[in-house]
Amino acid sequence: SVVETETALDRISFGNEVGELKSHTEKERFKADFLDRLKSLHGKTLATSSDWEKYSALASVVRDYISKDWIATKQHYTDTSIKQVYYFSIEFLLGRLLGSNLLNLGIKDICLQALDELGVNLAQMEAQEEDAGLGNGGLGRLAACYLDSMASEHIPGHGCGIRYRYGLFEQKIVNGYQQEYPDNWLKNGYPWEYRRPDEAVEVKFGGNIRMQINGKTEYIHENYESVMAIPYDVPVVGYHNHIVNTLRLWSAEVKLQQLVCSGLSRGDCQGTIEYTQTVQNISNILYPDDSSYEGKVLRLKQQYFMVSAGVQSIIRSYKAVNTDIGQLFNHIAIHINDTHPALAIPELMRILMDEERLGWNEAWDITTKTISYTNHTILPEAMEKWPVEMVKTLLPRIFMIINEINERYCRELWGKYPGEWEHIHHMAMIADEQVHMAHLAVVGSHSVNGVAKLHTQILKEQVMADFYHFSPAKFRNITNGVTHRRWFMLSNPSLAALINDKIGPHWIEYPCDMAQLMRYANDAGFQQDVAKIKFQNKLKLIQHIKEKYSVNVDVNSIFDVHVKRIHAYKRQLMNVLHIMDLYNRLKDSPSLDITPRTFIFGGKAAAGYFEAKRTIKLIHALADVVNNDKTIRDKIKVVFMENYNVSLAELIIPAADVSEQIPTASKEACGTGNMKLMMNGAVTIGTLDGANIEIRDVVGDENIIIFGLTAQEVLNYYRHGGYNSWDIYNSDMRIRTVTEQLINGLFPQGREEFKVLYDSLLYHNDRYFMLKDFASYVEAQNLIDSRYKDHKVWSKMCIANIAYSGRFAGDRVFTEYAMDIWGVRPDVSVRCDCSEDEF
Ligand code: B1H
Repeated sequence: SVVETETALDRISFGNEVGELKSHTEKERFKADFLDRLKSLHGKTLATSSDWEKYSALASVVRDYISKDWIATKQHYTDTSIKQVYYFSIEFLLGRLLGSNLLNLGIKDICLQALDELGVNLAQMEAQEEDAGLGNGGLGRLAACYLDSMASEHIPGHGCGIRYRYGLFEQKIVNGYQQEYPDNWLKNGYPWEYRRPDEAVEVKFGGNIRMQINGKTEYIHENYESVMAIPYDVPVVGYHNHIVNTLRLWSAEVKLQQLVCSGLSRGDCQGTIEYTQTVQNISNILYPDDSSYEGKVLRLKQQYFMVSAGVQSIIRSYKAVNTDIGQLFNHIAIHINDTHPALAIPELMRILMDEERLGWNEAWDITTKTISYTNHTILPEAMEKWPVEMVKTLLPRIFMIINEINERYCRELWGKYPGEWEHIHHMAMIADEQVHMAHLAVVGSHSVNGVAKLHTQILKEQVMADFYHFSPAKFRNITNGVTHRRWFMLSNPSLAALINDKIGPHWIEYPCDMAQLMRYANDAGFQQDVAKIKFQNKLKLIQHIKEKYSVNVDVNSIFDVHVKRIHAYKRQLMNVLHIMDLYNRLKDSPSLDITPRTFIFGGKAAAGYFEAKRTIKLIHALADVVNNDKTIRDKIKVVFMENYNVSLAELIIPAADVSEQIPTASKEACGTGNMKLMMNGAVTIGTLDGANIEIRDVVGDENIIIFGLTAQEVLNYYRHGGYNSWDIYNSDMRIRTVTEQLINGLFPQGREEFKVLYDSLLYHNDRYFMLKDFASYVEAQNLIDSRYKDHKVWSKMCIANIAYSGRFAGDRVFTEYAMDIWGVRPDVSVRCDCSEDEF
């Protein structure tokens, strides 16, 4: 079992006599607490309660244990007036919390035993919890991992986001097609949140600004629409350290006053309901687009709603204990997760100037010293640009401030680049009737970071080169990380226990210590132990697949996993083309000597993204053909896992042998699934993109399979042309066959069904170079097959991936953010000493 230290339960139930307690007493106490809660919360006994009632009672008990540490942590922060960090993100993809809270509190084993003795299955209880799916993919999950890491690293870091009434849509597959259903995650209530109406703040939209001059110019906001932002706080538990930080999620509600003023309350019931609905709409749904942006006014409303509420509440709590607003940046850091919260910059300016009565220069100095920004993408379609008219109408005062920031900045640029109109236009925040959010974010922050070395390099040298040359010191790289507590200890407990047996528990706090496992990489016994655990994890997944999809999967087949959002640049289609080619080869020579392979896909497509949705249908069509063709004798299987989300990822990832990380080089800023899969011993087949490059650097060429164009080659093609996908079609018979099969009747759906994919490859010149990379991808896949055949070789690769994954544990990342950007020193010394030089 994982490390035993003093647990929250010890202290909570028994005051200070921690050390002398026997776990027997703790367990008995836990049982009693649980049964009491079942009675008081639901009026039920163990025998009469449903699984959900048991889960909710259990969560409620755990919540109590947490709350004591939460209160103490807040008091500690106030007493020491240590600098607080606020991580602003439009998405927090939390998944389930019961398991991770138990783990972090250090009471998982006690709970497990206590429930066991009561005949209650903990895993079954955990499955009762709805995933909090308040995010699309990597960016939102990263925010959730970072909350866990900050609390575990003793960093006073809190989250600020939106409490969406509906999370990311639920994906149902009907006849191979994706259908979207509302994710009603709050339907039974959410046990981890605390509604705090007393701390509500008002957010103002629309109206006009009246200038009033009496000595100093005042800007009076009139005729606005008022919305109440109600905070719901979710405690964020650190690992075995008594730290509990806060994730504050805002919900939009009608302000009573507004109802009265609008005249709606005078009997217009219908009108009142409709008005209430429009206000609540602000926090109703999460926009389901990952890596692309839509200029919808409701989205802009969401963004301002969140940052205004967040910044106002920060300032209010700051002023409760500090008198000098000029010192704000010494006590508060605000970090913006991509540009979605970039309006925090003009909002903080507004508060400092209009409410705190500071002058422009001082307000600007404080703002830029307070705010820092992470860029997550260079995809042009994801760059947020809002129409000037929209911003002006919805946020008149904010627009004035952005305008002023822009004018002052352009003047500064003029000083440095006199006469270079084109250059300055290129860098302006407002140009061509649009507000360019990335420019606002760069200019209004003291730090800009990319999320992987290559990504940062592309930012500095290309996408943001002008800004980099103007202020080089602002830019830095901080490669993403994921929490090894959720993605390893929680989802793969047997492997975590095995590592404890082998190298002791030090790695839990210092994940880079996992590298010590390399001492056993050639040890046959250890190899077998690791393989046995993988086998068990595969059995678990097989059972799920059998129950849900009635597909029989061979546990000895290679589990080849491609799970992430469905997007052309992530090239699920290229994976499919390879499977089609393999299928053709098997048809041609049924005795072909390949290791059986199970291709596992999972992921959601944005509802309006036609090509991505057709790719999902194609995977299903292929599965129908392949899985039912007796002649290939079960050598390959294709499975699409419906409704991929955090908890499904926790089931799939520990069972993976192969990790598909195959985006067009330069397109995937970092990737984080690559890290989670590596940590669980899957071998990456990947392009030299994002963090794949850094994974290769730590595991070495022999423990990863790399193929395809480099980012530089891709960027050169984009810039200078020279690629024609028809040339490849004409010169490679395999490619001609598989592309033609998309439309020639291999799939019974007919010629039209996958025409859009065929056209993208040929008539639109294969924007993502799938045909160009095809040959080297097939070669790489063949290499996987031959490596897997030699169990010793494969085991060693698997162990190397686990051993070196510590480099990608989020905790390392946070000491970098804390020290380099926020100027916060973690309460304890830096955890991770796997500096880059070691590799
Ligand atoms: C990432 C997004 C994103 N980058 C727009 N950008 C969105 C953009 O709702 N929107 O409008 C939502 C999300 N997401 C991802 O961030 C990158 O593609 C990954 O490579 C990276 O690992 C992840 C975390 O940094």
